[in-house]
Amino acid sequence: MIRKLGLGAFLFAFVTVGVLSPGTAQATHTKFTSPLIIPPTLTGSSITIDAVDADVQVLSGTKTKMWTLGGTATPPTIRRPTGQTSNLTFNYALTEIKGAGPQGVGSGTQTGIPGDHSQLTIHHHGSHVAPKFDGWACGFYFGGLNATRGNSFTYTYPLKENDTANNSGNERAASEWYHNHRVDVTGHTAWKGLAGGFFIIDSDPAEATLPLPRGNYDVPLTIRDLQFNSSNQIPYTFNFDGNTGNHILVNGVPQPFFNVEPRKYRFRALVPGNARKYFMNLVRSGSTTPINLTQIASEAGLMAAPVNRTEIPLGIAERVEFVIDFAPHAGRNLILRNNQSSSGQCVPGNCTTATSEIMQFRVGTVVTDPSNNTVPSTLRAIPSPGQLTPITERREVAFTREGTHWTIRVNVAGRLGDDRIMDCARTDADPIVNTNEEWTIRGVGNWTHSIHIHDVDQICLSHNGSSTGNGCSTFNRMKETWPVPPNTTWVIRFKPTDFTQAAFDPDNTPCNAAGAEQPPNPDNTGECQDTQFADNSGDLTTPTHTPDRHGGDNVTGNQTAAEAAGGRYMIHCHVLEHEDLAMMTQWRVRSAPTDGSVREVPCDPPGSCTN
Ligand SMILES: [Cu+2]
Repeated sequence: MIRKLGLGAFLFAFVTVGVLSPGTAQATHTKFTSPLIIPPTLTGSSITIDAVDADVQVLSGTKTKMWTLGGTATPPTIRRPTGQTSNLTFNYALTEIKGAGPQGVGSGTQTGIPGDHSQLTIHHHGSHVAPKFDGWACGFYFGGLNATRGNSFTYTYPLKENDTANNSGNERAASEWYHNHRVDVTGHTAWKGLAGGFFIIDSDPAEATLPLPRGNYDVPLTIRDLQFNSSNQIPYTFNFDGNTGNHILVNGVPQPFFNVEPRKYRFRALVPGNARKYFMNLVRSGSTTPINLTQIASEAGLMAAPVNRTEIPLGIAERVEFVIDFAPHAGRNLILRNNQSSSGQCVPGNCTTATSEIMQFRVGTVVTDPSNNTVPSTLRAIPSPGQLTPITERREVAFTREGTHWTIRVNVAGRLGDDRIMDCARTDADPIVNTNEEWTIRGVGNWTHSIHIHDVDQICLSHNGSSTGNGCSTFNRMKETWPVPPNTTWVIRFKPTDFTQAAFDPDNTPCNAAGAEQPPNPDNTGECQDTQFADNSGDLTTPTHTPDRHGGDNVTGNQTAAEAAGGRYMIHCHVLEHEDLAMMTQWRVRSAPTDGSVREVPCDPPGSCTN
């Protein structure tokens, strides 16, 4: 069943301003009076985190009821060495989420895709992960009203990935993160707290020799906004344009202060949601003169070289790492601001003076450890787009809006697609494993999006027609979440690879349609199980597609393991309310055809798709 929208819907062309609950009494706090909290750091190869309701002290007075990963407003930071298998188990102990109505999500939907919306699926954002463990939006759920899939789920991350500038076999050190990705309710559940933990790939030899700040001088900053009512609670009412709030939190603390030494610090910044985009800049208290933020990393880890910036935009799900040198400011206070007005943008609204300042740095006068206090002029090699050739397929993915839905249109090989909304039973692109793809990401209309492609990092070829300067700038060369303000076009290249195959198919044995392993090495240890697809009835127990062990489909006969390596990943806007209604679709890594068959092109003519 294909759900699509007509092409003729009127396109609204204005910047919308969303304000939650006008007239509601607001809780308040005094800025720069609470110290920054550093979330707990977990480092083991097998980590367990409980998904629990928690009463969290955010504002003074009454605690705030949140749905948490680990019991705190910002989930734990996980640091794992690259290339070393990491198991992350989530135990489900949430209760309020199961309720119907505005507080719970048990029966709530946005796209109309039914099912138990209080189930969870946790996406490891930024890592190269097998589909089964990627936090697939349409399945592999756990917990929920009836817990039919069990009350816990263990995700296995190999932390392995190659690219043309990194042949170590190990994923680049990078600041990644994790969040619930259940279709329809990502916005609601992230708002309540099921989003935001840093997952830092670490101990990368390519980075270990660099004298960058580390230890206590390497600090995660999870920046978000929330709207509190007069009881210090955060009820969620879906806002089509994106939910924003009037309190800026850093690591769960409203506009905190942070005591720093007069030396360099490395900060890792993330915006987990829901909809506000930030324009970070740094000033001394009482001054408007910008101080350099030295950006060193994007979502893919270290950039080729550091770049000094007086303003760093940061959209939903993007990550930037920057170094601040506090040495010239000993004994002073600095403020990290959200430069919302000078940029002429308040995205997507609800901007007040309370959202124009993020946090304060109180610079001391004593340095306790002067080591690793340098930003090298060369950081790490990044693949060039010219290395990603030949191109097997070019596609255009256009993001727009039709009436009351945010939509995606995929055009391929000269054929125009339709504007479509999320459908768990459909894929809109089918790259062949280990071949190069070139995708044009196009924002149509006067809205700001933040576009995330799962699976592997992507390389910038051009930005609004330019490949240099303000086109593919140093800080935009290698990413997986792309800022798409009005009328933006990116051309990017990437190569879906199957490194996950070896990690999850150690005996290299194909599956059959019944979900059992076939010769030569059947051990039936479960690699072929638990792979059914959901269609639009949600988390089905009966497969509607021939399964394979990796969430791929169309596996037939005695396909080799490489042929079966395919699987489904998401592409979507990470403005969470855009994603939920319903700017998301699936693409599939497809096996290389070995029988000379013509590769299928999705949905041509439109409406013909059966999968
Ligand atoms: Cu969007």
